[in-house]
Amino acid sequence: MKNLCVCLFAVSLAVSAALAASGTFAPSAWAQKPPLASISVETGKLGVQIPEDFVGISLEVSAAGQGVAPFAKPGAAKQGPAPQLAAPARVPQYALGRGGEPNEIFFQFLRNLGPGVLRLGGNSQDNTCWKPASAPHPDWCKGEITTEDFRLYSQAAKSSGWRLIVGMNLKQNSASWAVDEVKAMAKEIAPEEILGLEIGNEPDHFARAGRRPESYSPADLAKDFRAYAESFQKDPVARKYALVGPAVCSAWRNANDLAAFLDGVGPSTVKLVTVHAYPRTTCRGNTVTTGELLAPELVSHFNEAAKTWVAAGRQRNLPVALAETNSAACGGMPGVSNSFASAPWGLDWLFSAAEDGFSGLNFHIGYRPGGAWYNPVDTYKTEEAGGPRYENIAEPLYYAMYAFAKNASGEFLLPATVESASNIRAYATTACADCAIHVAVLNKDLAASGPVLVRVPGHAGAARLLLLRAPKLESLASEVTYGGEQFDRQARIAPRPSEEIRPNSKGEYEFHLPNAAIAFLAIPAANAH
Ligand code: BDP
Repeated sequence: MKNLCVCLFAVSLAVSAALAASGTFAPSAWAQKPPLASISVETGKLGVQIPEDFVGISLEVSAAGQGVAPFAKPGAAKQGPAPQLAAPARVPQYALGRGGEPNEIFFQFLRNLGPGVLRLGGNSQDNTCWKPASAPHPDWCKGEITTEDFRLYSQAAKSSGWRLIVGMNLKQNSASWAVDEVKAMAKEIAPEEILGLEIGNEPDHFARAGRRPESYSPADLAKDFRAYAESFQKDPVARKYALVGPAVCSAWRNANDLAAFLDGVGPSTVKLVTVHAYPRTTCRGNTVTTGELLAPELVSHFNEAAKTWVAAGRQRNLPVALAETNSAACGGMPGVSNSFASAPWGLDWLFSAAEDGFSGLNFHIGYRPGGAWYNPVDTYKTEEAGGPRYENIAEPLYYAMYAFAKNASGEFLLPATVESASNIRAYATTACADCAIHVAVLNKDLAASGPVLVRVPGHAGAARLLLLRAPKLESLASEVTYGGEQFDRQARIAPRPSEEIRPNSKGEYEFHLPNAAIAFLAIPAANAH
C-alpha cells in the first residue's frame, strides 16, 4: 500500500502566483484550496488478510519481577514521618488483579477487542522464579511465581476468550527446573488456553546483564533453548505445549540471527517466531517528542527491516509475531506515549505490521517504580472495607486497538494511495472481494486539518463516518472520544452514532478531518444501494 505525499500545496501556490503575474488571475482560483488529502482505494486485488486475533496485549509475568510490589498493604509501608500529601497517591496495580481477586474489568477490556493473544512475558519473566529456593541462581530471582499467578492467568483466558503465551525463565538456564514449573502450571491452566510457552525474554540482553558470557551468540541461545525443548519432550505433561521464541529485541532481531536461531533449534521446535520492537527509547534519560513519534520515517524504516524478519520465518513455514511492542522502551514517554498522539501512531503501527505479514501484535503493559506511560489500559487500586477495588482507564492507545479490532481485524488489506502535502496515512480493508470497504484515514500531522476526498471506483452508496479524536495531540485519555463516546470504568462504550456521507458529483466521499483525529469510513458494497 502506497502512501504517496505529493506536494499539492506547493504546486497550487506556484500556479496561483503564475496566474496573478500573467494578469489572468481569477479570484476563484484562491478559493480552490487543495484538499488535505485525496485517497484512492483499489478494489481489484485483495492483499494480506489480517488475522482475527491480530490485536493483543503483552503483560509482565508479575509486577514483582519488575521490582514493583503489588498491593503493598497500607501497614507495610516504610516507617518514618507521615507523608504530607492530602490525598493518597494512586497506586498502579497488576492488570490481572491478584490471586483470589481477579480484575474482571480488565478481562472485559480484552473481550471488547474480539479474539486475541495475551502474552505473559517481559523482563519479569526472567527475573521471576518458580520455587526460588530451588532455582540455580536464587539471587537472580526478584519475584516469585506461584500457583495463584497461574490461576489468575487461566481466569484471564477463560473470561476473555484469549489464548495465552506463557513466558518461562531462561536466564536461570535449567530445563529440569522449568519442567517442574510446567507441571505445576498444567494443574491450573488447561492446555487449550495456551497458545505456547515462550522460553526467555530478550536473550540478546543476557550477556549485557551479566547473565551469560560476553561471547553468548544466537547459536548458544539455540543450544540453551533446545535443551529446554528436549526436556519438555521427555515429559508427558510438558510435551503437550507448543514452544514460542526467541523474543529478541535488538542485536539479534535481524534475518540472519533469526535464521541462526531457528536452524539451530531445528525444524518444528518452535511454533511461532517472536520479536520485540520499541521504535524510540526513554532509557538513559532519553526523551521523545510527539513529532518524533509521528514522523513518517519511524514507521517506514521499521517496516523495511520487519519484512526481512517475517521472510526469515516464512522461509521456514513459521508465522512471526510482533509479540511485544510499544512506543518507547523504558516505560514510554510521559505526555507522548499516554497522549492522543499514541492513537494515530498505534494505528499506523498496527496496519503496517499487518501489511508486513506479522501474525499478531501485542502492545506491552509495563510496571516500574513511578509507572509506565505506554500502557493501553492503566489499572489502579483503592483500598475499601471489603478489599481492593480496581480502577481501569482506557488510554488513547486502547481506543486505537479497539477501532482497529472493529474496523479491520479479519479483513483483507486493499491498496490505498494518499496524495497530500501533510503527514496523512490511509489504509483500506474489506471482508471479501464484493464486500463493504473500511477506510481509515490517520491524521499524523502536527497541525494540519481539512477536507479529505476518498475515491473507491464502483462504490457509490451512502457511507458512514466515525471519528476517533481529541482536542489536540497532547490530550490525555479524559478528552478522547470515539464516535463521540468514551469507555467508562466498566470497560463499556455506548453505541456510536455515525455520520452519513453521500458521494459528491464526482463520486468522491468528502469529509472534514480535524487535527488530532482518525476517520473511519465504512463504504457499502458496490451493489448495495
Ligand atoms: C522490554 C522488556 C519489558 C520492559 C520494556 C521497557 O521486555 O519488560 O518493560 O522493555 O523497557 O524490552 O519498557
